[in-house]
Amino acid sequence: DFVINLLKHPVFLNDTYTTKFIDTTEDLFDFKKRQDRATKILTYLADISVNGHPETAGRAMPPAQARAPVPPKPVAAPAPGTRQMLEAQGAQAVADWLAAQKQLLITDTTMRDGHQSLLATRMRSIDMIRVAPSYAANLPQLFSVECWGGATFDVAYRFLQECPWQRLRDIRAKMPNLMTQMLLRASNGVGYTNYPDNVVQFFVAQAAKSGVDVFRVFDSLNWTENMRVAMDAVIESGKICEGTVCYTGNMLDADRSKYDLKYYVRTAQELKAAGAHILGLKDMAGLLKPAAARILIKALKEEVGLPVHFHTHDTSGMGGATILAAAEVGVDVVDCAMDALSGNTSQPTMGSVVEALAGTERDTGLDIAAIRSISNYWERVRENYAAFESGLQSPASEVYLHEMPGGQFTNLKSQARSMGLEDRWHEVAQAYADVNRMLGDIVKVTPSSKVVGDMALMMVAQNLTPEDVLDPAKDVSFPDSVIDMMKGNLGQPPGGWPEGIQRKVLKGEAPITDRPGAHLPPVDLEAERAKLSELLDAQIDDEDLNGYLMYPKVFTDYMARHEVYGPVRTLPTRTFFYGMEPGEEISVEIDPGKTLEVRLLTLGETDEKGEVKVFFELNGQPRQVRVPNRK
Ligand code: BTN
Ligand code: 3PY
Ligand code: ZN
Repeated sequence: DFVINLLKHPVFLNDTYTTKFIDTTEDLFDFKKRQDRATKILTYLADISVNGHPETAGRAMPPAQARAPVPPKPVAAPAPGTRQMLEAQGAQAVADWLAAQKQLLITDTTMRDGHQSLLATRMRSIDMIRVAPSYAANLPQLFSVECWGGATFDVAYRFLQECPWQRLRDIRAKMPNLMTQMLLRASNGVGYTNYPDNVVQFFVAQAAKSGVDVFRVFDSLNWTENMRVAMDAVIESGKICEGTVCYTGNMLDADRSKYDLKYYVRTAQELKAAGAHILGLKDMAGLLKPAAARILIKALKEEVGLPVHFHTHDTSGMGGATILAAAEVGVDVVDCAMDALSGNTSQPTMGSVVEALAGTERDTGLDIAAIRSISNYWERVRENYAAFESGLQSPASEVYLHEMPGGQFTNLKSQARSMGLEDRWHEVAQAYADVNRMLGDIVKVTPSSKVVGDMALMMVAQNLTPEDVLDPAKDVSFPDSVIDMMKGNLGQPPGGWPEGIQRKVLKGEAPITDRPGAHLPPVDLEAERAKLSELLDAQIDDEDLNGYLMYPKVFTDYMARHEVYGPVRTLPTRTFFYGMEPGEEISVEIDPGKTLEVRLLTLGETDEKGEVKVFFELNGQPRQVRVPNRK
């Protein structure tokens, strides 16, 4: 290593060194730091080829004959789209245009909720960026492309070894005519807890700068009071604020009157008063039935007066019917996923909605052939993520029992699997419904849904009934997330928390009833930046600082791995998850125009130190890398 560093050193190469060079040039001894990106990538490839990827171990493999996904050719230069309207005329003009025009507009969710709901959020940036030009050229009439936020932010750092900000910038650049859209959990940012107000403001400003055009802002208890900081920050950025009410329960069930038509209209009016440009109606579990949709959306349009953007999930198999019912009563925009990543816990099928409305007065104007060819691309992409499929084989009416959000379903199922409870999944579903009832019937969406899920898993694992949990005489150790929610740290549900369970969980401690953000002092951003810069011995820009503020440990772990493995986001997905076979060759574009041709020659024997030497050819030159054998 020393010799390589020496031979590559610019001072050495320039022939300007003296005998003191080795003594005065400390970075010659800094082996890790001085490894170039190609060596880092080879280290990753060697490691995965020897040890496998921990995330895919023991899971289904992609089909042996899977072929590389090829994005459809752009048919023309991207025609001006909603993005140009936003840039030229501003957020209110887009909302006004939306309300005035007749077509049913469509948001494509494939790059966010689609894979969050079907593939545990594991889709990598490269698979999105490659097809973005086809969206821009072939589907310029889309309202927006949801491609950021929700669970994708932390999964990118945590499991995919990618920077979510870079994903956003890259997609934005390749799709210059379409609005990008993100899901923002209001004061919970893209995390699971309430952040200080200035952290939320800093995050929104950065997301707008890095490329988000439409912010769907929701609160996990529909508490509008707790949405203002995020909504104000979006409005301030000049981007579109989609103030969102979450749908839960069953609006037509007279026995469950907490969430009735009046409740939704009142909440929507609060969002309008808070400055929403568009009203989001977020049916995160897919519970809104066609008959209720007709009544609800008609009332929202008439009584609130904002354009309505409807989001649902097809978990019951009824999502498409609800979209058509919404279209009948004048919904302005609906969310769909590209066919190959639609259905079940994902969004309803875009091609089918487009076909159903073709030739009607709500014709979407989208080119069905373009949808099919982009969907064919996603079909190939999906094969590489076989390890993350949920195993769900069909739609199921059980969703009306448990009310789990589609975006949580696959995640909770894998949590259950890791606790050895997979065989008891239907008990988990029942417990989830029981917990909801014990908590007074709440909106269940990140992060409140995670709290309900934690509690349901705990009850099944410990064989506890709702009576056990509520019994004041029985000692129950509640999950931390439940304690936190009962303290008021996620905010207030309509009517407050049920007293019995709250008292039992808090053991006499007093909860807060006002905004959690009011109790959190502002973070000193520059002090945090300086601390992080010192820790990582690197310059910290605003994107990195935002990553750190949302997820301190996830971010620093990501940075530490980045130091060793380099820009692994540029690897093909199959290679990223499974490594290479001897004789296999791949191309990796680590910078625009800078491509590495990598061939794996052979894997050596494991030596006495437990290390394996892996032999490559890099751009025709032999290279060796040593990695630990962890098997
Ligand atoms: C502008 O007016 O500033 C740019 C043109 C916007 C065209 C919009 S994009 C979505 C909708 N579908 C179309 O075919 N045209 C409009
Ligand atoms: C998220 O917050 O990630 C969601 O998808 C909620 O539906
Ligand atoms: Zn969703």
